[in-house]
Amino acid sequence: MKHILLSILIAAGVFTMAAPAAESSKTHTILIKGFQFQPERLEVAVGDIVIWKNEDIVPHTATAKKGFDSKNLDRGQSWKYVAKQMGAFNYICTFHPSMKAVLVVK
Ligand SMILES: [Cu+2]
Repeated sequence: MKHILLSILIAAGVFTMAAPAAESSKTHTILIKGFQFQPERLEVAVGDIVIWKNEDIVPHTATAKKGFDSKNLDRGQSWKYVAKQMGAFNYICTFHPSMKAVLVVK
C-alpha cells in the first residue's frame, strides 16, 4: 500500500513540474516583406516557436550559418522553427545577402 501511494505522489510531482513549461512556450512570427525581416531583431526564450512568413512575391530564405536554415520559401510560404539552442543567431537570405537580421534565444 505504501508503495502505491509513493508512486502516485511521484507521478503527480512530475506532472506539476512539466505543466508550466508547456504553457509558457510562445509563438513568434517574423514577416519577410519588402526585402526585410520584420522585426530585424527578435528575442525569444528557449522552447519558443518562431515562424518566418514570406509575404513577398519573390522567394527568400532565413539562414543562419550555425543554427537553422529555412531553405527556399516561395511567396506565401512559412517555416516553423523551435528555438532549442541558446545564443544570438545572425541570419540572412541566401538569395539576397543584404537582408540581415538576428534571432536571440535566451
Ligand atoms: Cu531574399
